[in-house]
Amino acid sequence: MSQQHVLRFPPGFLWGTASAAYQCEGGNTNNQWYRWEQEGHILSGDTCGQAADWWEHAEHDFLLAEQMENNALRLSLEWSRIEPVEGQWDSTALERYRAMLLDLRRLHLTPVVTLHHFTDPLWFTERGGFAHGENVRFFIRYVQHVVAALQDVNSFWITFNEPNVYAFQGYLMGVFPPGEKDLVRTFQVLRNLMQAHVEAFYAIRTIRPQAQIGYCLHYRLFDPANSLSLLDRSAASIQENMFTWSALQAGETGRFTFPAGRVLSPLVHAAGARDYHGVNYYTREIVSFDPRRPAEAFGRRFVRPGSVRNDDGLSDSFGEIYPWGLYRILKSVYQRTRGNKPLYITENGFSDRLDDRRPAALLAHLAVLQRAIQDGIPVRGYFHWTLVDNFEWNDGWYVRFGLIELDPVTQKRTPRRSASMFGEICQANAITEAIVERYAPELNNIIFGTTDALSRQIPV
Ligand code: IFM
Repeated sequence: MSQQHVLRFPPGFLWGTASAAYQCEGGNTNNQWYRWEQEGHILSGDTCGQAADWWEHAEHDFLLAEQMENNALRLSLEWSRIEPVEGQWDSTALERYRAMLLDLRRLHLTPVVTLHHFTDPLWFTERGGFAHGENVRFFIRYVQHVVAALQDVNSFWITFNEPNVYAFQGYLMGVFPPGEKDLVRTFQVLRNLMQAHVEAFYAIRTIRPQAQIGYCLHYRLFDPANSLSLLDRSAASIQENMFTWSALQAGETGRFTFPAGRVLSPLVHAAGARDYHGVNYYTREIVSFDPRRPAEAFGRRFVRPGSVRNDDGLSDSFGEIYPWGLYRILKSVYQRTRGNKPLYITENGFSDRLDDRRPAALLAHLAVLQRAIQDGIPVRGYFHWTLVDNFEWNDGWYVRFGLIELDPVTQKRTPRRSASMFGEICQANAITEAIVERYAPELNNIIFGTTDALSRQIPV
């Protein structure tokens, strides 16, 4: 095989999968998502139940990750287990997490721990959650407690997963708890989450100066349906700014982009409060001007006709599979932050129950990622969403993101083809021609071609 037919990743690159406590552990009945479920909001009618049984047996799946040649694994801690009642700590919950983290280390999987991934303890919800700025102190107290207890077994922390999704889905779209539809409140919540990140950053820094601390945003592109139309362009750009860029800008400068920046007070001490940028990337939206939608900046969103798509959810579409979008996002994050910190892909994945698009989609995204690294964007790791199928929030078990198929009733695991492909890439720390030939030969010319085929539409 000739040398140019290998796309190499940098030495020490982190390869892993990402997951979240509520989606995997099972038996979490003390947070607002459980209540949301009980109220009948899960569109599939499913319950999370035992989930992927991680509270009892996460170690079985950690072993599968190790066998998949991963060298890292991202999971989250469930605040409502650790502090089930305001101010009361459950040391057995922390011991269970310690055992999980020790097991990961034993398997040479670097743990990456998210402190908040969408769920809040019920007592915190009763107090109004993150809609009230004064409640941030409760989150900081939890962070201090956890980090003090686990700092010897973990040093890579993600304070918040996708604060923009938490705020927009819960307070504007009304599809996550608490089911509100209020633009002003959405931005107040987002502001409070970003402020909570800043304060958590300094709290962790004080306890463990050498820790890696950051947050991850859900980065989504909004492209105009007609790039020659000023109306389409402005609707798309306002939506992209609101959802994707305003939180990043606030994290960098303390100030939200216009129009939110006009009404929200700036964050305090934001500048410099992260060691890396966590990038979750899934898809893009196409936007056309629609005068009937003032609440959505006069933009109607849809999936690009004719595109290769993820399996749709019940509430929403998971959208187009658009590999080049990852490059565009990475470049934009890098430029907007003036290349001040390394980046990690903290999530990227596909809802594809039959696994008939995932192998090519994953290969194409990783080839694009390698191109970004070649072009000087310092990406240090990739975490695929997700290891085993898990409970997909308001879509329940209806959509499947796992490299490994899970039957939630029997708990039987069946690795998908993508799992073995991902394992081969992790082991090689490269995309080789043999891998492409084995899993998606139709991409060979695009991935290894001399033309700029990657940036065009990849027919995954
Ligand atoms: O399952 C979610 C995850 O919890 C957050 N990011 C997107 C994933 C897929 O929708």
